[in-house]
Amino acid sequence: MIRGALALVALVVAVAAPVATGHTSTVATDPAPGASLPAAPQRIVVTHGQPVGAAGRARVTVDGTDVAGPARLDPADARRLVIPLTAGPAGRYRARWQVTAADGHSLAGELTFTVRATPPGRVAARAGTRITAAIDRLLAGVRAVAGTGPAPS
Ligand SMILES: [Cu+2]
Repeated sequence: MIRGALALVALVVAVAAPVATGHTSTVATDPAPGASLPAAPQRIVVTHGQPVGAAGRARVTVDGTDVAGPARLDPADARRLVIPLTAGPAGRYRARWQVTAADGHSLAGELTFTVRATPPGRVAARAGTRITAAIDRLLAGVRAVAGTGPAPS
């Protein structure tokens, strides 16, 4: 009797296994869970073990403000769900999404990570570097027009 039951279980597993093809799970996220980043990413990428059938709803909040653009599947790799971010403030990011796997099953996921606030002094230093570079380019352009220097690169 037990042997018969085991044989039945083995048969059910053997029959059920091919049906599981297309079922998927999340294998990686970018950023990684719990990451602490110096700047906000432009997008969140969720990679699944199998190609996904359809992108569902996605929500990304930073201190209650939603910063998610419309989620879509990567046209080059249907395992990848791409959630663009419409803003990149410092703070704690919480992403939630839902996809429909190729077998029709719904799969939901969640991710949190942090974008650190940049110290004010560093922002000013970076802005100063950009302004200096812009002035250098401008001066190079003026010299090139005047024929007194090399053309700007
Ligand atoms: Cu499934």
